[in-house]
Amino acid sequence: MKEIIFAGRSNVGKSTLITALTGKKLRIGRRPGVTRKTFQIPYQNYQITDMPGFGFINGISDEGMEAIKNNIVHYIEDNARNIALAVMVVNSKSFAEIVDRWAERNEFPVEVELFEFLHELDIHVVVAANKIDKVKDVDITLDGIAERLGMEPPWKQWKDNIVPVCAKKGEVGELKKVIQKKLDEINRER
Ligand SMILES: Nc1nc2c(ncn2[C@@H]2O[C@H](COP(=O)(O)OP(=O)(O)OP(=O)(O)O)[C@@H](O)[C@H]2O)c(=O)[nH]1
Ligand SMILES: [Mg+2]
Repeated sequence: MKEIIFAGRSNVGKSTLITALTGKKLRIGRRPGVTRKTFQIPYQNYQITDMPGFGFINGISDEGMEAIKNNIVHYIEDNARNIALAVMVVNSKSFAEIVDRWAERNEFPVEVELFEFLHELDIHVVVAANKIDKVKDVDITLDGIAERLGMEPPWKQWKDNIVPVCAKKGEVGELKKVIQKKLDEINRER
């Protein structure tokens, strides 16, 4: 069965989003580092894979966090041919700030790295801009996210690549449509 992976930083709401899309209850938590192993959930003719989050996790050493990241990279590499689609989940409220902080230190932001890595492997990516309820100006925020991922603003040009969601309130209808459209396109390509 082909899979759809949900990947992203810890605590951005990957598991909450999968629950909103599938109705299947998953472990969700207020602190980063809740999902520790890949977990598979059936979705239509696909398998959704809930990935552990990368980045800061309280109580885990730097080596431990690096190991989690490496596991994620290896999982994606090893399964690339079976992955139909990747949903990269970001926290709308903090994404730009975190990316800019890394860039200021002349480091390559991990989320941008993941986005490019998926493209290098020819995996289609949809960015789910979650926790949109925490954002004051949705358009400015989404423009900022698009720009940092190399998509020229306005974000509305990229409606098939970046979709605002509020997983917590179950506001995921548009993402469902975009996922369906992508899967249909991918099936036609084959
Ligand atoms: N305000 C708000 N909070 C949300 C939203 N979606 C998820 N959350 C909250 O974010 C926290 C983390 O959610 P999870 O689904 O566990 O996040 P995750 O990305 O799976 O985290 P890891 O498994 O640790 O990588 C929880 O407290 C959720 O209730 C949202 O749309 N808005
Ligand atoms: Mg999780």
